[in-house]
Amino acid sequence: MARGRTALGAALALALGAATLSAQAGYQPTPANLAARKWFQEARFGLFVHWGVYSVLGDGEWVMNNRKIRVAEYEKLPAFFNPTEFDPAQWVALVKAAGMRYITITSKHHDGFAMFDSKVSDWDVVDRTPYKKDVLKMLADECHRQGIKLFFYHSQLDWHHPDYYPRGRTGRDAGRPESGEWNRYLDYMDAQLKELLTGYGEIGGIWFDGWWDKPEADWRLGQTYALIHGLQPAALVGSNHHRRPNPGEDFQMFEKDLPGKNTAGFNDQSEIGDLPLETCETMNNAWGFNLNDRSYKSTADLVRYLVRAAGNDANFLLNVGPMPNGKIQPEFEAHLREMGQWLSRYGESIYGTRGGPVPPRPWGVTTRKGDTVYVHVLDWPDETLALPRLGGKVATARFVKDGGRAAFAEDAGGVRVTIPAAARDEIDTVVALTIAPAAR
Ligand code: FHN
Repeated sequence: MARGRTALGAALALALGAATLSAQAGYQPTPANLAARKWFQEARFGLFVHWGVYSVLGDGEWVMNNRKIRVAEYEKLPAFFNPTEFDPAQWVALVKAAGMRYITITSKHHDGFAMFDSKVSDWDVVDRTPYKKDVLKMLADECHRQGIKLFFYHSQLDWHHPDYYPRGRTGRDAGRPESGEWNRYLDYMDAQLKELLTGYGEIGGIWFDGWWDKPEADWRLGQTYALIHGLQPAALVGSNHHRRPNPGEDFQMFEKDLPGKNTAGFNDQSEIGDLPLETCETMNNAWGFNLNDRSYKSTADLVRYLVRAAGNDANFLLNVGPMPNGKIQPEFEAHLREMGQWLSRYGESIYGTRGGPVPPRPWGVTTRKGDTVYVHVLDWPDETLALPRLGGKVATARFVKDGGRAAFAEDAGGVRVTIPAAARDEIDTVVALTIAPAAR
């Protein structure tokens, strides 16, 4: 929905302009950063992990705000967080079995609780829980061992820190004093980021969230982004601000929607930029562990989302909210393994591809790798599918399912591919077309 240009809107636009300018002006990504972006685009599928002390209550990661729990009471929660069943080797093995190439895990969510051993605060997993272990370090070591990249989701918004002041739209019932020093909070955030970028080996990137809580504030984005790129030039910076990317950001994410869509209401102001893209989605309705959420999406739906994301030239970051005992719930695990099985056959049409020559359509999408165009037929009842010309003459056509030859006809108007009922796949019928280079 287009927004009216009200006086408030104009003031906001002015403030946003200032905020944008304060991002990393003149940022030139290093060759290592550009290589990391390429890797990211080729990876196409990652695991999002929302894990924190809130999992103890089994009511999602917003429970502190939603139930108006004050800091003094919320601080009792870490004593119940004892993930004795946490096995990072199992998590990473599951990620690999699912065909995922990276993990993005919450280093700190909006409750401000650090899931790592922070030295600038004791509001962290080592100092406050009976478990006393740095779960991020354990996971980082295992990721490095098994060749999976690790990104940190870091909430800029903080419902716990007293210096997160003036308050934003949320976290107003936490019972904090009505005072605080904004720049001191930003120093604290930078100090924690420095810890994450110096103590956990090579990091894939930082996935920021929460800017939207105070869009009018000076977040010192330039300083923070420069700090990250200074410490690890290849680390990709992205921010879930639901806008066009700022200078200093290396990828752009979309929440619960494909790029350009706005069914979930987050993207009314987002505009697709020219950076690598990613979209994130939940397996039921919750990000953090929710005991009572049974609205699981089917494996077929999740695979189709991955396919549509790839056809939109975007990665798919699929979320799990592990339980307080450290286990990923069996329903999630089953879906992940099934997705991995699908990818073991159809992965060639996803990994290393870019969005294809035909823009996403209601019937499906196309992806492309070199001279091969993959046609993903998701919802087309007829035997013949008509495509526009694909930038060269089609030389061969095969069904990825079993390598069988696909019949096609081509003329000046385009290509018609025949998809007989027997060749169809319940989830996604993938036809690989090789394109001969256009005659000069
Ligand atoms: O408020 C968060 C939410 O808890 C979750 O982390 C999602 C993930 O994209 N992002 C925020 C809302 O934009």
